[in-house]
Formats: sequence, structure tokens, C-alpha cells
Amino acid sequence: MSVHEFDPRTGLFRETLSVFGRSTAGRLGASVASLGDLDGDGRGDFAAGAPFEDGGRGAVHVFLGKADVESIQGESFWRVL
Ligand SMILES: [Ca+2]
Repeated sequence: MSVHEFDPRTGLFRETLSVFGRSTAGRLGASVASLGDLDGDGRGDFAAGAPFEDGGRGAVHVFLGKADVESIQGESFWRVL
């Protein structure tokens, strides 16, 4: 899953985050939703669905926002079945 940020100064998108799911066929990022601020640290958190993960059972991954968006990696998410 890749997240791109729009820069209104340049009119271009730039990739700010890439996260990989447990399987290449899981389609992590097929759906994404804002969760507000789950942990109360003042940064937005979000969930991303992986509808075909675990042989089609599917999963939702919860990501906690960080000041440095590029530091959000696989170890910072929770997996919710
Ligand atoms: Ca947060």
C-alpha cells in the first residue's frame, strides 16, 4: 500500500508511505478509513483493509500516525480480524 501526498505548490503527488501486508495477494489498502486519534497523541490514525489476506479471510490493519510519516512501517500496526 502506498500513500501519496499532494503538494499544491508543485501540483504533483509524492509518495510519503509504503507499507506491505503479510501476503502479496492480500491487497492491503483496497480500502482505507480515518479513525481519528485512537491513542490520543494528537496525530491521525487510520485503518486499511486487506480483503484477500489469509487465504481470503481478510483482515483490517490499524496504523498509528507519527510525526515522521515515513517512519510508519509494518511494526507499527495492529492486525484486526
Ligand atoms: Ca494517534
